[in-house]
Amino acid sequence: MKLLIAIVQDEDSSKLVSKMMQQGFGVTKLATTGGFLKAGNTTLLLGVDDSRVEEAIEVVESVCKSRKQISTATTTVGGISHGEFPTYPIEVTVGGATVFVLTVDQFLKV
Ligand code: 2BA
Repeated sequence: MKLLIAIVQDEDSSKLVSKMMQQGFGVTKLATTGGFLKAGNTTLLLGVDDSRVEEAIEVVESVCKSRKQISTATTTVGGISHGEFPTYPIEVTVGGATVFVLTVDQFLKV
């Protein structure tokens, strides 16, 4: 068994959870926050049989679309950001999804 950790955009999360459930995958949804944008995103935990890992990733790919988003960055001096320095807008591409695939040693329901 593998544990898939999929970080997706909030906009895609409901549709993705529904589709995963329809296809017989177990899903746990967590409300999370990205470190860079400091904005909400959604992390899904999926315990998946080895034989279905590719299928699960294909479902994620089919639902999660990448989007451009305007964020702000703070100017830095020597790599250190200072609150008194101005911020400036930057365009970042977010999504489709960031997926980690971990090997599960044991899967227990006790
Ligand atoms: P955030 O950290 O809020 O990052 C959102 C998006 O901002 C990233 O999309 C990327 O396009 C951009 N970005 C991140 N760091 C940047 C930087 N230093 N300079 C310029 N642009 C930057 P994704 O790469 O698709 O990541 C989406 C979310 O997935 C991330 O939200 C974070 O919550 C998670 N994530 C991505 N890589 C991760 C990792 N290696 N470990 C843990 N979580 C990760």
